[in-house]
Amino acid sequence: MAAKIFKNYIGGEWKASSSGETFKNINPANKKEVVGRFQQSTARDVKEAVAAAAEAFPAWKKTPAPKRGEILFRVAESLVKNKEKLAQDMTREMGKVIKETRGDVQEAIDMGYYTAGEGRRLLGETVPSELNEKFCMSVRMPVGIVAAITPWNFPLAIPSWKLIPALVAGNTVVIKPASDTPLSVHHFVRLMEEAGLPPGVLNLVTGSGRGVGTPLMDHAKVNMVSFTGSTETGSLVAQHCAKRMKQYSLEMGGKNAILVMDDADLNLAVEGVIWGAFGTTGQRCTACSRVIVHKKVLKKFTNLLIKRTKTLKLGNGLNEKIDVGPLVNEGQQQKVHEYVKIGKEEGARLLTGGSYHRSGGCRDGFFYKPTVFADVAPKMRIAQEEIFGPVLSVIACRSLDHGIQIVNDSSYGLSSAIFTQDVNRAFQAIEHLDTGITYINASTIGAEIQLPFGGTKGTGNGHREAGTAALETFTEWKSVYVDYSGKLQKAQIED
Ligand code: UN1
Repeated sequence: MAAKIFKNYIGGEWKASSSGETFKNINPANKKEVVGRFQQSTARDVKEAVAAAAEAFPAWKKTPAPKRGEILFRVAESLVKNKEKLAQDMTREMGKVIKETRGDVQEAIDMGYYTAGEGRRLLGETVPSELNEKFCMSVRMPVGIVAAITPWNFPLAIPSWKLIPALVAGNTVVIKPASDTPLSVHHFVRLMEEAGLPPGVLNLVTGSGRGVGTPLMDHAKVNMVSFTGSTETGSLVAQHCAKRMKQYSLEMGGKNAILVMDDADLNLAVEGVIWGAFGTTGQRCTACSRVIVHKKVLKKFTNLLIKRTKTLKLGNGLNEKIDVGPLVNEGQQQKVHEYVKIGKEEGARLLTGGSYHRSGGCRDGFFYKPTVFADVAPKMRIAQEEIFGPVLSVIACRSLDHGIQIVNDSSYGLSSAIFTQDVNRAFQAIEHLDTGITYINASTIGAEIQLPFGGTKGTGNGHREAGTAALETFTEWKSVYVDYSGKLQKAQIED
């Protein structure tokens, strides 16, 4: 059966790209299965989409925010209704296991319910004036036309972090989803259309970074770029936006660590580390790729960890019994294997994994065995660079301070965690770990949408997503002074 062809969505119409070409979206658990064909779009399509977003902007901005919120609330409702189908399609295009793709859809639902309510808040401030009969307040205005460039590891959740707050705040949007996972965004956009989003308010253009991403962020009418992806690409986004004085928010890599103290519940810590390191096959920017263990419990912890790692079942994520799905594509599989070679060359000790997994029906997928290295030194490349796969480094530490120093010795600062029973140690860790997110007695993954999401150092550029923080990204402040004295009053000037 020929694969279904999916179209772009521009100005309220589903249409083919001007290139007349499409690209394949394949199932990483079985590369012979084509999930669909998507438009290989061009700068011309981008131009059309931005023009549609520009045309729709004045009316959308004028639509009362509570009304905008109502549409997004209906989107959340239809995500609930379609959750299972969305999750199954997501597993087919991205590979992560069905429990996790349900979670991904759930995160978008949470975002919808939470952020639709912003339509009735969009809180500003009122403050006293230094003059009599004068009123001071700040209100939020949309930024304008937003370009959303989204990754493949959270095919629906991350687009929801961008689209829902951007739209409720009155912006119009052009989204370019990752080429590995355009189907989930296609579904999302369709649900937006069905919920009554007016034509042009949200536009979808699929294609490559060069063919779509670059012309989109360079377009003169795009006011803001919201990007999640690699640090390498993020830095390019920053350069392009800086040249044109655009706003941009970047959400990039991580090299997240879990500290395991000598007083920790070791079984709990092992579960946390397994979930953080091998959940989503290690393909989260919050994934735990370093576990820093107090030397007093190092041996015991490592033994428990290896035993547990070996119980993980690999396979097609649509099977409920599978723990670990494939990597998203062949390039990622090769990259992970390259890092395993680097780890060995650097002198780390491979305890388990370290090879492709092809047995048990996995021959045609991009599977890689959950891998653990011991004797890792903090400066080794496997302990410094983001691998984005199921590779965990075990590092020894002498004390809490030493452990914190190792965690912070990273160019990234997204998520961190500590397992300890000692409240003093927990609070010291909260104070000194230089990351945007810190967990106590939990893994590095699983952030909830009502708090800000993002990180320090090379992880981002100071922005946060989700929570009320999202509004900072997608709105401009306007300060308003209303003088009702009937005379010209002058602030700061003494008469
Ligand atoms: C990501 O890895 O890019 O906190 C996002 C988490 C998820 C989101 C991860 N809620 O792990």
